[in-house]
Amino acid sequence: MSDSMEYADTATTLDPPRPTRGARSHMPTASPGPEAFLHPGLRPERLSDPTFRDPSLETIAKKLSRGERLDKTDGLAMLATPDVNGLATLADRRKTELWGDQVFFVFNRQINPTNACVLDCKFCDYALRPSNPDHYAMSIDDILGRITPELREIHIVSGLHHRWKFEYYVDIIRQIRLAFPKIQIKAWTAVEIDFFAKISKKSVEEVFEILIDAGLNSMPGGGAEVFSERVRQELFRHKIGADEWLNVHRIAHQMGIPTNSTILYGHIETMEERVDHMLRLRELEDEAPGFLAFIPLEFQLGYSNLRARSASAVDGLRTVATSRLLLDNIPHIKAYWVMLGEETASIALNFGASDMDGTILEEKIAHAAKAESPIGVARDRLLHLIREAGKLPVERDAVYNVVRRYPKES
Ligand code: V47
Repeated sequence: MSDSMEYADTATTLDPPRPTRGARSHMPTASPGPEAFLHPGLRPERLSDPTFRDPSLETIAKKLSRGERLDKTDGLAMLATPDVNGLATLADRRKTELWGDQVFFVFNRQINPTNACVLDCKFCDYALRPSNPDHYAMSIDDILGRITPELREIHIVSGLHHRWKFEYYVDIIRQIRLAFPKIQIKAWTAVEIDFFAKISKKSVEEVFEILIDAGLNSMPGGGAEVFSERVRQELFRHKIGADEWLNVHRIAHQMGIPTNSTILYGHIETMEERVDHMLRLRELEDEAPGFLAFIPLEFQLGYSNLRARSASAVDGLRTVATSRLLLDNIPHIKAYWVMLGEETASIALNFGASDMDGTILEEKIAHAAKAESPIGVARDRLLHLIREAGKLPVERDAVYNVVRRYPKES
């Protein structure tokens, strides 16, 4: 009997219940029963491990238990699997091997010194052209006024201002360091570092030396978008491409600066491009280790008209889990609550994520693109989201030194 005939013959067992006299159970009883309605991609009867319903996940589980590296085919299978629970189990297993039930967060604040930008990326609603009179540019006092001494990390990312000199960007770091010597500064993406090298006519190494001397501790992972030349041509053709982005991070790692990495997903990229992106990051980490975390950034639709709908929560969860399993050499995967939404981010803690970023306090990039999450959250809210997921909250600093372990219950 073909699959379609099985469905046709048994469809009546799932008709909505009609009123009957007296008590009646609505549990499915008629033959052939619910096993006739399994997803066609799932064949649990052919699998030896009842954890999985998708044969490709069982193959992946076997590879992992033999210590084998996953490849592109595995990545594509994970991003497409209908067995979302099986994938979560694998990713959570790997995360638990590394970190137990700990989930990390930092008491931090984002600062975006200017939204004026000489680039014109089609996905970005935050940046404004320099000719747009609505752009803003913060003074050093504006920036210092946003910082309080209890913060552990300042995360700075900016537009590429048409008039600011490299010295101003350096001064931002230096003045924060002088005023708040204990706060760690995670600043400037590879896109900005490349821009500084160009406007100052210095090498990337010289730029880093000057920034380290001013007080830089680490680098965020933004600006990577998707390492696909096709997507770059479509969406951000004036921005640096994969080779340049990876090279800035390579140099940072070689100079001892820890960095993060990101992917912007859920716009025009293909699943293959997502997997290729992750594999290029893994390759760089093998060659020049230094990544602390990978952050899947869910594209916020904003005013861009690139897509009718955002990526689904399940797509986001599969992307988190896939990155945990493919990026076997990057210690942390972040569930970035700003873009996933707080609830999905909390669920992602059972899909391989080991970090929730932090309090953030003032997020502008996703919110310029109509993100529905709050613009910042209190420490207590993060504790709640982590505990709700059955995990143990650990407050960290910018480079993952433990600040405080919190009890399971408040
Ligand atoms: O590079 C721009 C992205 C990034 C949109 O390293 C958008 O710890 C979604 O990189 N929808 C900046 N994303 C943010 C970033 C980041 C965030 C949190 C933690 C870390 C870290 C880094 O935001 C940009 C770009 O890829 N972006 N527009 C948008 N509409």
